[in-house]
Amino acid sequence: MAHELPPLPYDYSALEPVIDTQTMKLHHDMHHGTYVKNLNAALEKHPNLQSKSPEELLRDLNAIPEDIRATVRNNGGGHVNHSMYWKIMKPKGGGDPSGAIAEAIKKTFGSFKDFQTKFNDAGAKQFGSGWAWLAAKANGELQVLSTPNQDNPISQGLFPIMGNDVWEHAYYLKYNNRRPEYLAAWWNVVNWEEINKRFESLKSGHREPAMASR
Ligand code: MN3
Repeated sequence: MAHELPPLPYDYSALEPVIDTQTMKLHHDMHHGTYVKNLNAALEKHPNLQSKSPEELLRDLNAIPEDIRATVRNNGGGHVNHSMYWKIMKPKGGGDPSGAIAEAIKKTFGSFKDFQTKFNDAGAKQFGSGWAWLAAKANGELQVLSTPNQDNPISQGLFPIMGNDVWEHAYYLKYNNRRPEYLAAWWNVVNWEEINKRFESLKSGHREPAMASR
């Protein structure tokens, strides 16, 4: 069974003006679409891995045969990361976080504002392409980190709660080289309900968030 590009949960134009329509089209159809295509092509060489979820593949990259390891890391990562990214955004999102994640953020970082500063900073300082993350350690402790390329915190034994894409393809058409502006505006489309769902899934003992669409 091949991995599939999940449909966007809203229109290409739904996140305007924070994320422009053309960026959404290219980002979802072309970039994410290509990650899925490349992942499937790699797994054809090792059909025994085709039944694994993309998260399972990333959890132990050393277990992936060497001839496809880098491809799985980059394209499996791209698939998992973007499947999350579309879902943790929504039109008319943003505002202060609610529910359990709001409490956890306050407890760990002092305030939502301090957390935002830390998260934006991680995204702004990631050299080249990558992601900014809020992730949890196995003991439940939260941390902000960034990863290069399409690396997902799952490969470091962490549980990714939320992440923002800081590849230029995510923002360049509208924000040009002004990555911090994109990072700041992004909070206006954040979907806290979905992020709380992911956080609940962690608290109920899952080692990974709900599976990416197949
Ligand atoms: Mn991207």
